[in-house]
Amino acid sequence: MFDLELTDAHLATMRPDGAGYGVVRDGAIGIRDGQIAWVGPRSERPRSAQTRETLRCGGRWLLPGFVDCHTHAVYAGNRAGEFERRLHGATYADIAREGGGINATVRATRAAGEDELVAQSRPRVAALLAEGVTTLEVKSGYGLDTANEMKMLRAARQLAVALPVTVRTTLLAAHALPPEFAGRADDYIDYVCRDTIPAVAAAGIADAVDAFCETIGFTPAQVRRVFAAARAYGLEVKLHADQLSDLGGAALAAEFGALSADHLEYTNEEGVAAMAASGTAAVILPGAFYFLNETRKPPIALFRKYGVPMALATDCNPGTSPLTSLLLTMNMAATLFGLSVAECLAGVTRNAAQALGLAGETGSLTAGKRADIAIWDVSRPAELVYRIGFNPLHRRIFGGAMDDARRSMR
Ligand code: DI6
Ligand code: FE
Repeated sequence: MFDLELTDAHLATMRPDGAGYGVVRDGAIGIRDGQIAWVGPRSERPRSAQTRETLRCGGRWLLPGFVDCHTHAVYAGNRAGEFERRLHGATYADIAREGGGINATVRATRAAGEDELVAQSRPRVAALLAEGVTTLEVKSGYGLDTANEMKMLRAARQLAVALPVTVRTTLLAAHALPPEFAGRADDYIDYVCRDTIPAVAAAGIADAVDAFCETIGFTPAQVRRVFAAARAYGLEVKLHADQLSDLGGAALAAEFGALSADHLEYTNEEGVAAMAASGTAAVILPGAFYFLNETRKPPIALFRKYGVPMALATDCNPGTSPLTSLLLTMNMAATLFGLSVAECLAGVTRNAAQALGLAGETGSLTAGKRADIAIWDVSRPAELVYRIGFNPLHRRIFGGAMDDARRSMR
């Protein structure tokens, strides 16, 4: 018995064992108890199966619900004023010297109460859902003290109560040096390891720990200490690695068995090989590359050569990627980095699920996984990558429940 059956549809299952998109023409999906109970060609549908409700999809395409596996979508305020000033010649450094940049967002985020933070972040999450997202990762990193980092993580989890989406939370206390610790980065890392990580772990409000390993962030030695503490508390790790320079971040992430290393513009072959050996996914973030007008591209050919799974994400944040569209992210990955359509679609489905440690639960149309499905009004999957600024989502199904994410969630 199915609770809901989707029929008269083509499927891009994105199953790891399928070739390319794992296409099933004239397919059907049976859903029971929020999970995919059966999926396949309609001609092979079990004859004995009964169904409570049938949705005829009018020949539309069904894909797994999208997974945005790297966002900083929870924050207060925005930095449109800084963007405007930069267009008139101010540099990022000028703005930082005057207390702007990340610090401006830290001040606004510290000043906002938890409910206010949820209210300000909700439209960004709703925009992602309106393009078929059913799972989302959210990082902290604008609180930069234990209480405010915890407030951000709780706000992120509240969004999953308010909206039909799965949220995974990541502690990014090692994002920037808070003003109270100016000139004392090692003392701040001590504080993160001894105070923030234990408190967050005890509260059970983070799934993973991330750090910004960069000349303008934290050193590999400091990241190592953060990762060791995270591991001691049983938390997964991920890393902002090699975005602006090659500090060996990819290899460092791999050494700790990270779920993912993210950005990776400057990653060398040794780093890619280490990621392949440790099963660490590569998260490609074309939005930040575009918004910062960068020129150094991530080593896509090496990820292919070593079989490192590539995920794509928005990096939604107020400073370097004010982006809330995975459709546009896919177009950027294709046009800027040369990813194929199949790579783009895998990047926002099964590989993104892997980057969050959720490969067993979502990210492909497979029996036994959660019924997270997006129904698209397109004539072929490539249309989702090809168009710019057009949203053909018809409906979204989250955990077996159908909604119209395009109208109802702001
Ligand atoms: N890398 C970045 O580029 C952003 N964070 C990070 O780890 C910057 C975030 C911001 O400017 O607010
Ligand atoms: Fe980021």
